[in-house]
Amino acid sequence: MPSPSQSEAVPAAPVHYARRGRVGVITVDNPPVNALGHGVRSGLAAALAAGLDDADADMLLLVCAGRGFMAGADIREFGKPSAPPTLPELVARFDAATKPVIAVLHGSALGGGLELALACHVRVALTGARLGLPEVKLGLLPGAGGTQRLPRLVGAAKALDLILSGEPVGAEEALALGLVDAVEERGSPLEAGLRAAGRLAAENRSPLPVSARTDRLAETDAALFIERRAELARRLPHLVSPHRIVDAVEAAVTLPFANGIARERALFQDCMDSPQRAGLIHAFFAEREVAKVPGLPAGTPARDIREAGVVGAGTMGGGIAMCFANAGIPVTLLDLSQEALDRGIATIRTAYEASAGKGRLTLAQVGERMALIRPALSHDSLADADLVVEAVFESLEVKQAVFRKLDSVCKPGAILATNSSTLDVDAIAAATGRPQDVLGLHFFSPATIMRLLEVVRGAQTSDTVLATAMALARRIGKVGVAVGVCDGFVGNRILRQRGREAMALVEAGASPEQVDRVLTGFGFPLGHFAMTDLAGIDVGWRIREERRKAGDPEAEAPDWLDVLAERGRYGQKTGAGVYRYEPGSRKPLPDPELAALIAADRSRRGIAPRPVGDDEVRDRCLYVMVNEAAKILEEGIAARPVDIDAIWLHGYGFPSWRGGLLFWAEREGLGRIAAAVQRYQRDIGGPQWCPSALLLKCAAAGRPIGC
Ligand code: T1G
Repeated sequence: MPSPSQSEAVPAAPVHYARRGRVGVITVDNPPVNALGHGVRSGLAAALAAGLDDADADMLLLVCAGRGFMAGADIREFGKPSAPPTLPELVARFDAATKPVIAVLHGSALGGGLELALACHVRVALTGARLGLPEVKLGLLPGAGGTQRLPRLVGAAKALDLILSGEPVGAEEALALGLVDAVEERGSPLEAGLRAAGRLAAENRSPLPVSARTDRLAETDAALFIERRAELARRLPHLVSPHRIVDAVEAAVTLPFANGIARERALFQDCMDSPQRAGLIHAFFAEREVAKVPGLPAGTPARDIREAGVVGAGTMGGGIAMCFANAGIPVTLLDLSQEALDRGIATIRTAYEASAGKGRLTLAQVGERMALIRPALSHDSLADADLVVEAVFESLEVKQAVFRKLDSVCKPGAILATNSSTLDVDAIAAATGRPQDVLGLHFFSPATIMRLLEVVRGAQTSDTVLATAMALARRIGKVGVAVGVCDGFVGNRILRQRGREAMALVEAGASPEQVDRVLTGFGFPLGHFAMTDLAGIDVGWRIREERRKAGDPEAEAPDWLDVLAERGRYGQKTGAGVYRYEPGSRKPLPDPELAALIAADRSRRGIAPRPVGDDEVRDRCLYVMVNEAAKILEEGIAARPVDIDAIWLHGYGFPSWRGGLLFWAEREGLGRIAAAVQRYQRDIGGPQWCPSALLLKCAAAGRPIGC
């Protein structure tokens, strides 16, 4: 291997070159995902040079060790000065290679990794490979030639689909699209690569580099980019990178290759400089960081969950049972009435058939999933379950009774979990003789869609049970976040304070539409009141009624929202709530009746409405959440800011391009927030504006929250 130049004299990362017959083999081995960090890039540059200089090698293979091909640039290097060779420089060298280079793609081949493969002359995918350009999910665009080479292979329209969605395609689909030249079903990447090299040698041809191909560009419909821009302006008005992606792919069609590459570079830098990139990358790592629970020793043994159970065949119970079945875990769904059970099972079947109707499942898969869900009327059917989730009516007495029963029928070592969204997990655990095996598993509605799972650790929950629950969350495709016990845990506790503030703003003079418009303008998919209509006004009303009956001093006095519930206006499910809904539509429509109800509520309280500005709405709704989040950290209910960020990102629609609630708060300025919280405490009052000591301390010290 020739000596690398001075500026590239870094220790070659796990990239090595060897020859097999007349084929030079470049192997990348950089676990866990062969990210293209500086070490790998330098190693690849050196190995390519070695292969091109190797007189006994007619062609080169690029393969990776481990569970997949390269998963892209090393995201941890972003924002730091990029040491040479940069990825675009490395890609250009592969493109200019004087010998055919065959890339063999197995597992995940993503981002810069796929872009490097696009610069090779031949691509072979192994069955099971997933190929994609997910940069848009990080607020970026493919910045190593992907926006210029992919359209040359699959056409501009398909390239836009792939790059704007960021979703990967499988090997077969990649072959059909022309993204790869062959699919291999057997053998290792090296074996598959050597077979492909043999075929290429036999064909005795020199494949054209992708950069030189234009045939697929000629078919581009001129209206394509106009349509996509219009659609993006409607669907993703806040985001920067999707719009830059359309510009880049358009450049591939309208400019010579080298100019297109230069244009891509400039657009990539725009995205890199956008704060959205930092937010989305924070969200990417937050999702992974929360899986490592502080204080839970790595390697804590987890119990095997071979069989599960769910108590309560209602909306949540049915959805939770589907989560288990979707992960291939047999589950017993228990309800006490045949009628409720039949209704629950029918709802599940309808949901699966709807997925099949959309081509997301085959009918055979529907059958397999239904076969994994066993309806039952007797608790005895849960005797062999390794884990049982209770999802019955939100009442402490009712849940304690269920847990007493489960304690008597479930085998020793079975984990008993409650899906309560607010109640005291310790009080529920106290109803059993095995509190160490009890915890909360708080799913979000709809359970098959919402990725968040609040894993609520009780005072006596054992490490093993917590480790088992965190592993289970990953297995059923959830983002599990460990939290402590308090009223509403983390997500609902913060939501309750935002709800309080939203109601106070309406009382003062704002309208629900204004509050919702400001929150959707901030980036939430739904405003506070539209979200209340989706979740059901009755859900919050029953909890408030329970609190009022229990004489809870924090219980809110009845208000216009309670009047709506008393009138049976529960929201989307009854066609009217805060908003009206046309039959079959989820579009919230203002209801003049509501303004009258609110006006009556104000005059009953002797309140004269005043003009409320959008900035006040924004600040009060967001700052009250930050203040509550800081209190939650103070109390240790959440261990780190990243836990709270992940909860609001995956459970409450916090805009991911803002990174998360506390990530955003840092950028907003803790000093500004702390000052406002103290001002609101003076001017508005209420427990929600009692300042968090941690917030005040960090603001005063100019330190990030939680540090
Ligand atoms: N860079 C750095 N670290 C990465 C990484 C990456 N690209 N991908 C994963 N990791 C870490 C991750 O944080 C975790 O670390 C460990 O690897 C395992 O990941 C110029 C600009 C590949 C499908 O967006 O989608 O190329 O928590 O838990 O579930 O155009 O990781 O163990 O310490 O997710 O099996 C584009 C991102 C980059 C792919 C595997 N690429 N990665 O999933 O494991 S931008 C991506 C993934 C780019 C160029 C541009 C997934 C995966 P830790 P994991 P997994």
